[in-house]
Amino acid sequence: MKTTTQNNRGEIFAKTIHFPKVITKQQHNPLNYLLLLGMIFSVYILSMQPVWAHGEKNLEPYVRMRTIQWYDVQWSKQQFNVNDEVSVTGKFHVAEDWPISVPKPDAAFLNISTPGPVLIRTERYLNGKPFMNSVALQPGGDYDFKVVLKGRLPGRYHIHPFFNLLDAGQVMGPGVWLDIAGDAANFTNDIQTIGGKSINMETYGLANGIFWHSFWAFLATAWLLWWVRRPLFIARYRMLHAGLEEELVTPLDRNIGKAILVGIPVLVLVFYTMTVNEYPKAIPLQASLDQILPLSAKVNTGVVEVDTTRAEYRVAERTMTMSLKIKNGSDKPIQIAEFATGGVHFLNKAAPAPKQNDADSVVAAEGLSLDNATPIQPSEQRTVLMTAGDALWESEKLDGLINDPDSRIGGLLFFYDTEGERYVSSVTAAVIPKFN
Ligand SMILES: [Cu+2]
Repeated sequence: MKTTTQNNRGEIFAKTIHFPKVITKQQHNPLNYLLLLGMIFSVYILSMQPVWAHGEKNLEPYVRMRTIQWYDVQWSKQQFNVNDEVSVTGKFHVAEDWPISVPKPDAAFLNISTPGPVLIRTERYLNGKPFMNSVALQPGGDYDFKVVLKGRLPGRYHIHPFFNLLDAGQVMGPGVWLDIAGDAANFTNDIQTIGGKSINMETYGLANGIFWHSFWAFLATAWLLWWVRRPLFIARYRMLHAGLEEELVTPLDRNIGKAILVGIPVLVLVFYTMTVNEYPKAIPLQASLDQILPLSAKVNTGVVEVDTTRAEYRVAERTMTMSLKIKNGSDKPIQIAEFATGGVHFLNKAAPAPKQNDADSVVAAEGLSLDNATPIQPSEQRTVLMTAGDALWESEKLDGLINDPDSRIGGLLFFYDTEGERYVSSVTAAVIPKFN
């Protein structure tokens, strides 16, 4: 096309503009693509094997040890049917020594990790209060949680409670295997709306949702295609460079643009009015931050004061040795029964806990030993050398701590007195690795 035109600087141009029919010439052999596809597919088939873990050990040890410290996690049952309710309860301590590189837990969401929608969550509580949104957690605080779930798809699944921390990612709690029996077709999820109508949540609003998504997707695609069908970047860039930007947009383009500018807001207003008329009583999706304070001292944290003066990890022996200055602030003799860190529980065989705390947890049954096994008397202050040793340091990938730029350990110490009362203390220290 030969045109004479004036650019925006007032210069007269005579220019041949090429709108090439075919912008890129097909020079590739389709066989190459087939070969590549075949290769990708074979690698995929060869690498397919049953997956038994899902990355819970991949998180840096300092994140697993020093952010959310889970304990007492229990499931009401691990074998149940579709439609049966199951609840998971437990506690967690938010570490005082929160890692500097992990954003503070100002918005945290308690969730359940599942392979797809195999369960539905029906209720959730933090410190006995129902909560729907994210919550701000206070470092140093202890919290008590309960989540009620309902079986949806039959199968055998590894399920964890976990926290989604804003800007930090996920911190997994202990996982268990759940066996859901029955028939997926029998699953029901009926609820009553605030208007008293009973609806099936599995199908409610599905057609409406599909319609609206398709409607806007159609409009957006049509508008995109309207522009994409013309020569794109290079040809337009050259026209722009030649000062022909006026010719890039036709009067029809402008008219359609005007129609969209007026039409879409009017459409939205009309549809909005229709919706409000059909559902006059509706509450918006809640997006606030729930404020729930930590449990008070009644969970017996802080009664026993523990100060870690030194921590050493012996790589060859896979043992962590910690020098603990313990002050018994309770009125009965106490003993250390357990040290828990990053989901691993080291138990003191000489002073067993009255009951097993966590369901299906990762346990080193004889992993904990002390240099002085006699109970610590009320108001006594003693320095104890505690050794937590087991191959679990390696198999749970907690020994990666010594390669981290943040080689600090954190964990929970569980003490029991002569009456079976439990005291929990959070300990933390910089770790010195010993390679021989
Ligand atoms: Cu798992």
